[in-house]
Amino acid sequence: MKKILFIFSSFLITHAAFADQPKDWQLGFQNPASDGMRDIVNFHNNLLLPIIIAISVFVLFLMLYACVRFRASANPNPSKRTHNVTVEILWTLIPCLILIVMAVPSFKILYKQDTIPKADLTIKAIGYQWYWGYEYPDENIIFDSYMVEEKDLRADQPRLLAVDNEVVVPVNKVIKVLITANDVLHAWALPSFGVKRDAVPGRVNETWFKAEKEGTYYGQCSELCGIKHAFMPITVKVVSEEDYQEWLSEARVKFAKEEIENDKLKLASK
Ligand SMILES: [Cu+2]
Repeated sequence: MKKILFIFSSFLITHAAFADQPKDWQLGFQNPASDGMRDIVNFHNNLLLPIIIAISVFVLFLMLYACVRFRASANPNPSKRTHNVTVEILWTLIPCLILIVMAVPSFKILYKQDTIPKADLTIKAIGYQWYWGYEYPDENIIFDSYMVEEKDLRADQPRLLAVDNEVVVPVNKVIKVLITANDVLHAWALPSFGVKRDAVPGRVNETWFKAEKEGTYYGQCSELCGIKHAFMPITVKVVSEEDYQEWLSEARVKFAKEEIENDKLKLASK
């Protein structure tokens, strides 16, 4: 009975997670699943969008007004004026003020993203042409993550987004992600967590997220990196602490980077 309940609940969870991937004809952002993404969505919806709409409506009104009021038949002798100091000061100052109003919360969000809290778990994402490789440096785990081909998709897997080996992380924990690449530029991006960082060969970038909801989250490489750029998706599975520990004990064996034998590290044949 417990097992049936578990299967049923995991079925529900997988389906709830469907909200966290791109949908057909979607407008706007994916649902935020971290504090950082919530900040970004609020900033966009509550500040940027009203400003953008107000400016567009104002400019549209000015254009229509000028078209009607100064049309040739109503205004046969056009003004020859070339300067107006008051108007020039206003149309310089007002946009400056608007930019400052936008910049202050924007910098706040940027700094918050840039300050990594004490990490509970560190993972390393390495971009390859054309798949992602992952390491859990503290757990001796390493694996590659390839896109699932369309013919091999399970019913619950979205096309072009599902991978064979997902990144698994515990819910409500600070996850630090080290990002690099092995060949060309890639970018590790996960919209629901508000995370996007370039993967640069020879350099390690870092970012972090704290997922607030269990589920499966999808992202894609976001730097044009070659012919199969569109086919190197990112899948992160957020699970409970117990499920994570369970995955960890399996992964330590399945994806062991180095074999531990007689207390000595030995390179495992992969
Ligand atoms: Cu790429």
